[in-house]
Amino acid sequence: MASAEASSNLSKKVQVQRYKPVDYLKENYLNVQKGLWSWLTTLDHKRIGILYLISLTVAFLIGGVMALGIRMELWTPAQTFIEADTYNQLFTLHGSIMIFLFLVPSVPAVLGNFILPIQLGAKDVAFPRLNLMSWYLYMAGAAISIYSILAGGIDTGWTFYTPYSSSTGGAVTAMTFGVFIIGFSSILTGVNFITTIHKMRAPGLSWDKLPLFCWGLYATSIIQILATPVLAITILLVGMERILGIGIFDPALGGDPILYQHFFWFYSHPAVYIMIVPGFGIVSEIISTFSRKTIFGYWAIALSSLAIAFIGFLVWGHHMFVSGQASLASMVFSFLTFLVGIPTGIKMFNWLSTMYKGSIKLDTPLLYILGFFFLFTVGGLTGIALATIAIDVHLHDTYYVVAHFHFVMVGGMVMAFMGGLHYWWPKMFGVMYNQKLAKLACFLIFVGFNVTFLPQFVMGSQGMPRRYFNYIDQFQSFHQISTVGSFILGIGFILAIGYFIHSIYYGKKTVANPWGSRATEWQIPSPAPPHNFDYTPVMIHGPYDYHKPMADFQLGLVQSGNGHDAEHSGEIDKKVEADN
Ligand code: HEM
Ligand SMILES: [Cu+2]
Repeated sequence: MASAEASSNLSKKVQVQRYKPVDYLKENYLNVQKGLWSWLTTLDHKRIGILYLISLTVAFLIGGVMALGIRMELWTPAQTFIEADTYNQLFTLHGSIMIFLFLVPSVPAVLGNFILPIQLGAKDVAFPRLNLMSWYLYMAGAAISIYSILAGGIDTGWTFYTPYSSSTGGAVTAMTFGVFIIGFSSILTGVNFITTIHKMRAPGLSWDKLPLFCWGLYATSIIQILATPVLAITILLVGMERILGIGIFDPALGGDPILYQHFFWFYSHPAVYIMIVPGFGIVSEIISTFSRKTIFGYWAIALSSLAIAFIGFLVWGHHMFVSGQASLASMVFSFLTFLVGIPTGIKMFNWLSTMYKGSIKLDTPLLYILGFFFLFTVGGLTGIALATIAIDVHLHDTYYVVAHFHFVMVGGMVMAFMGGLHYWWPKMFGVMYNQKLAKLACFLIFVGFNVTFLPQFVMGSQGMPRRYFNYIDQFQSFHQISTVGSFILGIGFILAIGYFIHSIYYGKKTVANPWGSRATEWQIPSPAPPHNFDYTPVMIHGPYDYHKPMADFQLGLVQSGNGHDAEHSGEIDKKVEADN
C-alpha cells in the first residue's frame, strides 16, 4: 500500500508521460552509421556487444573444432589419427580458448553490454571509451593466444601447472601473456558495470526494482575486479620464472609448486562463478517472462548471487585435496564448499516457485532454461560429491571431473547464454529467427550434450584418467558413445548459427515486445534506437510486475507529432494507426 502510494506520488511529481508503443524506427543502432570503420570506432554499448558476439562466436567455433578433434582421437584406445603431442596441445588449447576467450567474457561482454544500460534506463555504460578498449584488449589477447599456437603451441593444460609450465618448451610465455591481457579486458568490464549500476539508474529504479540480470552482473563484476588481478600476477610470475630464471614455483630453482596452485585456484574457482552467476541472471529474466508471473523471492535471488560470489572466494582449496595441502585445510575447504549449495539451492527453489501456477509459454528461450535446470543440477550435485574429500581422492583427475565441469559450464552457462541469445535476439536485430529450427537445435544440443558427457561420469568413476591419449580397452564403448554425442552437439550449434545468420538477412520483422515482457528493454523499439531512449524513462513499477496492466509499462520511444524526432513521426503515425 505504502509503496503504491509512493510510486503514484513519484509519477505525479515527475509527470510521467506515456507514449504509444512504437515497434520500430527508421533509425536504429545498426543503421545509424555505416561501414567497418564506424563499427571499429563505435562507443555504443550495443555495437560493442555485437563486436564481442562476433569475436566470441569465432573463438567458440575454433574451440569446438578442437573438441571434435579430441573426441575423434579417442575413438580407439591407441593412436587414431594424430600424434600424442598434438593431442596434448589440442586439449590445452581447447580448454584455454573455451575458458578465457569464450566462457569468461560471454554473458557480461555480449548480453551484459547490450542489455544492462537499457535495463537501467540509461543511454550507455558509464565509460563508453573504456568499454571499447576492453574489446580491443580482448582482441589483442586473442591474437597473442593464436600466435602461441603458431609459435609451437602449448601442452600444459589450461591450468598451466608448474613446475611443468616453468620449463616446458613451446609458447607458454606467449599464451600466458595473452591470458594476462584478456584479464584486463575482464577487469575493465567489471569496473564499467559496477559504476554504471551505481550511477546510471533511471529515476525511480531503486535497488529493489533492479532487474535480476543486473544483480547477476553486479555480483560478477565484483568477482572480476577482485579475483582477476591475482591470476594476472600469477601468470606474470610464471613468465618471470621462465624468462629470468627467478625461483618462485619451480622447486629446481627453490620455488614452491603448491603456491602456484593456491594462486591459480584463488582466481579460477571464483572464475567459475564469473561464468555462471550472470547466467543465473538470464534464467531469472526468462523464467519470469515466460511464466507471466512476478519473480518469487526477489531478494532471495538477488542476495544469493552476492552470497555465491562471496563464498566462492573461500573454497579454492577443493581443487587441491590430493596435492599435499594440510588435511585440516582440506576439511575446512570441503565444509565451505558444501555451503555453496545453500544459495544455489535457494535460487533453484525460487525459480521453480516462480513457474508454479504460472501461465507458461514453451518458447525456445524457456526450453534452454529448462535444459539448464536439469543439467546444472547434475553439475552442482556432482560438485558436492567431489567436495567430499574421501570421494575426491578417487575421482580427482578422472573423467568424472571432466563431466562435472562440463555439466556446469556447458550445461549451465552455455545453456543460459543460448537462452539469453534467443530471448534478446529480436531486440538486437529486430527480427525473429525460425522458431521451429530453434527448438530443433535446442533439442539436438540437449540430447547431444547428455550423450557426450553422461558416459564420462561412468568411466571416470571406473578410473579413466583425464588428459590421457591412450586408454585400456574396457573404456572404448564409453568413449565412442561420447564421440557420437559430441557430433550431435556440434550439429546443434552449427544449426543455431545458421538460422541466426539467416534471420538477420531474411528473418521476419518483429515487434518491440514479442514476448509480452514487462522489462524495460522490451518497451523500446526493435532493433534498439541509437540512444536507447529519447527521454529519461521513469521507472514506476518493477520489471516483474505482471499483476500491473501492460499500459503502465509502455514507454514507447517517440511521442509522434511533438516535433521531437520529426523526421520519423509520419512513419510512426502510420504504424500506430495500422496497429490500432
Ligand atoms: C557453478 C559453476 C561451476 C563451475 C563452472 C565449475 C567448474 C569446475 C571446473 C572447471 C573444474 C575442474 C578444474 C580442473 O580443470 O581441474 C571443477 C572442479 C571441481 N568442482 Fe566445480 N564448478 C562449478 C560448481 C561447483 C560446485 C557447486 C561445487 C561443489 C559444491 C564444485 C566442486 C568442485 C570440486 C570439488 C572440483 C575439484 C574436483 C577435482 O579436481 O578433483 N563445483 N569445477
Ligand atoms: Cu572450484
